[in-house]
Amino acid sequence: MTGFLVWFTGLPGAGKTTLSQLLAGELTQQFMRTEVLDGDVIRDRLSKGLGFGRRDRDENIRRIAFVAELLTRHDIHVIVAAVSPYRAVRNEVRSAHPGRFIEVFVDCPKDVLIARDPKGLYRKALAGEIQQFTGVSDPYEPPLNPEIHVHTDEQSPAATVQSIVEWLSRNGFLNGVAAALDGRS
Ligand code: ADX
Repeated sequence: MTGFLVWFTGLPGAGKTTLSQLLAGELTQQFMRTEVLDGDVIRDRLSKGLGFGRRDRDENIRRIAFVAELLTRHDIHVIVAAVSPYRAVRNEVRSAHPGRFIEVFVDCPKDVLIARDPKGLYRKALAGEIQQFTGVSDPYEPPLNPEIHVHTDEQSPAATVQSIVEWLSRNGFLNGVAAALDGRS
């Protein structure tokens, strides 16, 4: 049996961390072994010293994907929360987890993010105090065909996670076996 990989991608502050924690709580309640790999935490440990240029961001994503691979191999379901702004490397991860990669686009309009800005990073980025800030001075390539697309400005975190749990259930991921998107099990 192999775990699945729920991959939250989206702009900083869109709600990836909040959703990943709530989803992990839901899955754990259903007796599913779950681990969260959060970009902020990973950058403090496994990816310490990496920057925010494309090369380093891609390296960060490949490290996260490597750990995810090790965990899913042991039937642990992995939830990733990372900006992961580049489509190509996200698709690379998708290819490595055929039928088990669930891309969740955490979408929120930029003006809402700038208004919320709990860490004050948008303010700093807009003032030019942070370089290469995703969505301000660095690109974000939205998924073209994500499994799930959520709008965090329109729905509460609890309601959003509920819709994700329903998607997982509808697609056979919550039956103890990670039934594959491509029909394999
Ligand atoms: S990723 O691009 O490599 O996937 P990751 O999710 O690990 O990014 O880290 C993003 C976090 O780093 C943000 O939540 C934010 O707190 C912080 N950060 C600091 N500088 C930047 C920047 N230039 N661009 C984006 N995030 C930044």
